[in-house]
Amino acid sequence: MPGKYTIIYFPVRGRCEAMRMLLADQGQDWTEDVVTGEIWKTGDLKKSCVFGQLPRFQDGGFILHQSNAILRHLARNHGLYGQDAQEAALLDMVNDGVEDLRLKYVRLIYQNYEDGKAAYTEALPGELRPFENLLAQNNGGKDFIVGKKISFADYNLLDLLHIHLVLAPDCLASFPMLAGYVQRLNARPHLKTYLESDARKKLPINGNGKQ
Ligand code: 6SG
Repeated sequence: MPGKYTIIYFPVRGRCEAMRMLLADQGQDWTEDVVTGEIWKTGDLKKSCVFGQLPRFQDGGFILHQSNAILRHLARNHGLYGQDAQEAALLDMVNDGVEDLRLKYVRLIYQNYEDGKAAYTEALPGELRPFENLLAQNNGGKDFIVGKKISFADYNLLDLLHIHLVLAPDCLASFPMLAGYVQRLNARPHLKTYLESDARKKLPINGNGKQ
């Protein structure tokens, strides 16, 4: 059903890149409804958003806000939420861990980039170590973050790693499982095509030009 999905968001990777990678990798079409700063500043759209923020997502006539809720909705639609209740719970745990680090990253980028970057980079190995450990515990890091099938949490973790590889290009040097995981996921054919597309390459990571 082409045109089923619409992402309504600012022209950035930001909080929508994981869902875009999920959709691209799953062979889904979607529409981008791009909201510029100018449009946003009129305030009309903001008033109509449940929490006054973007992204907003449309699945046909169904409207949803909150990026992690959107990811989970897509996971249920496309069988990306684990094979059983325990895998689903572990995926929730991983996704919450991704969200915790993403919030720290967002605070750095938007509130404290110049003063905070050195300390952030120094603390980064401690933040990434848990994900390396989780991967190592799942079939020696050869599969996905949980189980034997890709999940919504993999796309969110992959985006988290992508943005940190830009912030701190050596951040995976002591994490072989994570480094291999990024290479393996990046090489998935649909995802590779998306990641190499012009539209993706010209989209900034964040809304203030910092990365
Ligand atoms: C910002 O924080 O792009 N949404 C953001 N900002 C506008 O009025 N928990 C939810 C979730 O996971 C967090 C949502 C998120 O979905 S994303 C939002 O709506 C507001 O609060 C990061 C991003 N920022 C760029 C930005 C948007 C408005 C001001 C800065 C684009 C750039 C400059 C103007 C428009 Fe701009």
